[in-house]
Formats: sequence, C-alpha cells, structure tokens
Amino acid sequence: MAMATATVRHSEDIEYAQLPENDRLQATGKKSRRLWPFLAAFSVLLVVGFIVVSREDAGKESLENQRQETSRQVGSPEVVRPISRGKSAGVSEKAVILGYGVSPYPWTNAMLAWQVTSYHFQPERNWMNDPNGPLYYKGWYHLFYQYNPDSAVWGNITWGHTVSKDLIHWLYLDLAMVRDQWYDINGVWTGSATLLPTGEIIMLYTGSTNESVQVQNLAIPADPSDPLLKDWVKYSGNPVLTPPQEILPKDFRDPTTAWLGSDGLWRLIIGSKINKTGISLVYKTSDFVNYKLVEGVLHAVPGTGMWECVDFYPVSLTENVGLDTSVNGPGVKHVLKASLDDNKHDYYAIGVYDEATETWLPDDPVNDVGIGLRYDYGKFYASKTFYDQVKQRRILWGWIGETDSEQADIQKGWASLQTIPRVVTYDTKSGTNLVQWPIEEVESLRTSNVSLDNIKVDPGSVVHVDINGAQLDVNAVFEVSKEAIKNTEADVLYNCSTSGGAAGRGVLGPFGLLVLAEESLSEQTAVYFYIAKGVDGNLQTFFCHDETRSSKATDLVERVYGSTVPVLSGEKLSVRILVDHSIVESFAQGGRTCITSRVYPTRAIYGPRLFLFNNASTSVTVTSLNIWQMTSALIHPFEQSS
Ligand code: DQQ
Repeated sequence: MAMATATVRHSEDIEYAQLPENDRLQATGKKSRRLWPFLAAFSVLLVVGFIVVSREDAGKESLENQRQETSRQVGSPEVVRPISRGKSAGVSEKAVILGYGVSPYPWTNAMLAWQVTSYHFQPERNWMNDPNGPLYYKGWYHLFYQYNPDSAVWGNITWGHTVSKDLIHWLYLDLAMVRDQWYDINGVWTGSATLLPTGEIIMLYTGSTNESVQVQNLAIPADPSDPLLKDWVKYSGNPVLTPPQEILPKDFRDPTTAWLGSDGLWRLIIGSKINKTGISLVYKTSDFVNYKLVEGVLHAVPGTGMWECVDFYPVSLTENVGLDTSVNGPGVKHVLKASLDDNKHDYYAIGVYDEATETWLPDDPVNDVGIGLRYDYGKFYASKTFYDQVKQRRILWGWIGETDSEQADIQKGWASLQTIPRVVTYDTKSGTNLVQWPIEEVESLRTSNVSLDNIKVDPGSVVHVDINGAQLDVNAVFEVSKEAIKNTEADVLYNCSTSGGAAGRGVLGPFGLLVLAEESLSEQTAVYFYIAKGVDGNLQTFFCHDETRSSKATDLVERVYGSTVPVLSGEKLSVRILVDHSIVESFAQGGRTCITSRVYPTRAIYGPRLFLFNNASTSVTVTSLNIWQMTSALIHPFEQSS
C-alpha cells in the first residue's frame, strides 16, 4: 500500500468550487447563497401545496427538466442547433452539433489523444452507439454494437463485434452484420440475442429497409461450433415482422431477448408509440419465424413518446442473483425499461408481469416507465441487459455518447463508449429501486492503493489527496454530524441542476470529491452529495455531478446532473467513482443512483488530481477513503492475440 497524504486547503487559500475566470459560474454560486434564507422561509409556506402537487407533477417535471438540460450549451445559452440527421432518419444519434455562435475549440492532438479510455470498451476508431445482442457462448462473452465503420458520426450502421473472457479485456472481431439486403440496406439496427434451451442462438434485429421502414429480421450463427460466432446468416424469409397497421413505419424497432411462457411459446416485446404514448408490443412465437401480435400492449405510458431499446426481465426479490429472462413465479418481479427518444434517457420501473393477460403494471404508478426512475442520471442511453449463465448475474450495458462537438469527434476519429458492465439486482433493502454495481472483474485492474480514514473536511475547504491519475477506482464514505442534521432548517426546493451545482452552499452540502482536477482547480469535475430536509424533518439526499468546470473548452455541453438517492436509517453516505480519462461513472449508496459524465479536460490532462471538498456550512468527515490506480485493459484486434 502506498503512503498516503492529504493536504488541506481552506477557503482563504482557494475558492475550490468556483473557477476564478468563470464569472458566469461565480454568479450562479453567489446568487444561490443570497437566495438561501429567502428560499428556506418561502419553502415552509409552500410545502403543504408542494407535497400535494409534486407527486402528480413528478413525471412532467422530470421530462421538462431534461428538455431544458438538453438545450443548454455552455458559452451560448441561445444556441440553435441543426436538426439531427438521425432523428430525421427515424432514430436517435449524437445530437451535439456546433450551433450558431459556438466556435470549434482548438483541440490539440495531446488533448484528443488523452480522451481515449483505458478500461472502458470502445472500438479502435469511428462511431459506436447502442450495445446489441450481448451473450455468453462457449467460453466467450460477446458484445455487438451499432457501428459506423467509415466515420466518427452516426450513419452506415452495421454490427461491430467484440469478444472477451472476462468482460474487461476485449478482442475486436470483424463486423458481424452489414447492411446488404433490401430489408436492412438503411441500417442493421438494434437487436437482442435469445439463447434457446437447446443451446441455439436466435438473433433478432431491426432493419431499416430500402424505403426506411422499420422491420424485424432474424439471423443465426453460420457455424454454431465456432465459439467466436464470427459469421452470421440472415434468414432467407426476412423480414419476420413488419409494422402492424396502427403503427407508423418508423416507429417499430429494437426487439428484446425472448422469454418462454408456461404455454411453451416464446414472447418478446418491441418498442413503439401511438401519438405521444410510448408503448411496448408483445409478440408470441414458437419458431422465431412466425409470430402472433398479442392484442393490446404489455404497457403504455402517455406523454413519453417513442420507446426505443425496450428491455424486460425478471429480478429476484429474495436472492442476490440474476435470473434467466424466462424465470417467473413467486419471489420474482419484472423490470420494464424504455429509452425515451424524446429526451434520450433510460427509464425503468419495477412491477408485476401477468402472463395470462400479457400485461405488466408498475408497483408505483407515480414512478412509471418514462416518468420515474432512471438507470443513470448522466449521459447514458439505449442500454441492454443479458443474463450471464456462468456467474448467475444480470449484466447491464449502456451507450455513453459524446458531449463534445461532432467536429471534435471527427478530429479525434472516434465517438462513444460503453459503460463498465454493471450487475443489476433488486434493492432488497429499499424495496423501491434497482442497484447497479461494476462487475467484480473490474477490480482485477486495481494497482496501487491509497487508504485513508477519518479526514475532517471543514466548511469551505478542499483536501488534496496524494494520488494522481486519469484511471482510478475511488471509494469514499462520508459522515455528517447528527447535531448538524438536527439543526438544519427545511430545504425542500433543492435540485441538482438548478441549485448552484458544486458552488452552491447549504448547511449540509454540497460535499464530495473533485476528480480530473487541475492543480489550481481551474478544471475539475465534482461528484457530490447534498442533504436537504423537509419540514416534516425527513431528510432527502441528492447525488449530483457538476461538469460545468470540467474543461476550458467552449464547444461542449456541460451539465449539472443528478437526482435523489435513498439513504436508509443507519447508513452512511457512500460513493464509488470510476475515472477513466474522458468518462466519470459514479455509483451512490451501493449503486442505487448512478451518474455518468463525459468530460474533456484541457489542462488537467497533465497530471489530473483528486480532492475532497466541502462547500457546506458544516463540516463533514470522510470516514474512509480507498482509491486504487487502475491499469489499462487489453483491448485490441483478435489477430494480435494469436
Ligand atoms: N439506435 C438504433 C435504433 C435504436 C436507436 C439505430 C437508439 O435501433 O432505436 O442506430 O439509440
């Protein structure tokens, strides 16, 4: 274990959360402090009404917040962006394009080269989006992905293919499927794998036809004895499904993994919409060639728009294991997830699946799909799970897009990452949400370690932790004094995105960590908690990322992301952060709330530093801090390994 030191700097030395050159952000911080006493008093008057309306408005509000987030661009609040090409083609893609009034930042090769990640999956070059058809087969984990082999922007969509023994080190294979048939000539879009009890693999994917109609196609491995599944055969009778009458031709995509019902028939769902209502259509099949559309829908949520990349799977209520997609019965609930094309976020809900009626209902209608819980409150979309039969776990992959300009992507020659694969389980403690946690294999990359405990972080101070690097696994536990909590006034209007970010100041927050920070803190990405108190005395803890000082570049979308995180009685606040160059992936309270940020430092790249910070007016104690430097995963073409 390396000797660790932590150096405290107080606010007289440095105003940690406020970038001196950045007047706009300073103003935000000051404003929030001036408003503080007023808001506290005002909130007491408002609270009765607030409680009544807030539950009803929760969904609307969250959609509206996200719309606002999406339209905010640093340096140019009134940017008008060109319409994205993917949207006009009927799909989503990178929407961050330089608009009027935003000039390209003069990126240097050093800055761009630094952004390449070291242990997150990304192709060697060019564009990637959704994860497709993940599965484990004959000793190999397979990941397919939406891929443009020709360019760093969305288009010419084929299936890239990579294999791994441990979900960490990856070998690139040749393209698995290209657009070469009338029924997928405009793109081999997203799909899922189903592993039959016979060991056969069924791959169903969406094709965009020569007339840009979305249809579902079947493919199977050309040689099932090949563990690498290098070649795929498209079924001669494709497409196996075309849009039903009431569905528009560009609103019918992304088939799920199928599950086996008690009648011996397979079921799968496909995302769609009718007007503004997001829906999931259910199909039954015995052979994956002939299908019957089930009357009605599995589920529908008005106002949520097109559902992309739907996912549907069981979770165990009693055991900490994943379940095969076909498992059902006592002690099991089902998760329904939809990726909302309208706001580019992945929403899930936990509920009950009724096989007899082929419907699913959420446990909590207020937190229904598309208006309630999200897998990740940062940059994260089009995710997909699969059941890992070897380790009996359900693993989640998510597409992490870019938040720089498309021009910068072309300059650097690549775009997008996949998350660290995350194990998903039902949170048996809270009973209200899922938990996501990086697969245990990621820990094999840990090298030197810094371990500290009981570090007091005074109000308005930063503590430098003596471990540098762009590749870190950070684990921190925070404690706030009971006395401080008791003396805090009601604070019901807090919101990660609108309350001053890391530069705001409250009695019990924000406090947390600054990662990928430049020595003078001119660049920093803040990962933090904020504890707010209701008039009833109940605490609500927020977990947030503030990206707004993460880079000196001006052509980025930088946001303050976040949401609440359940903290149960007796629990301390804990966070795990995976830092890997241009990605910061955080898991609060064991993964109850997750946030992913893409960041593009320009100065911090020369020795990124890590700090603890506390902008609250009361001190906090970091009861334990464990940080590992991470070595790089081996990710390269398959041929190089033989
Ligand atoms: N991406 C695919 C579609 C899917 C969208 C096309 C989600 O199948 O709906 O690249 O990002």
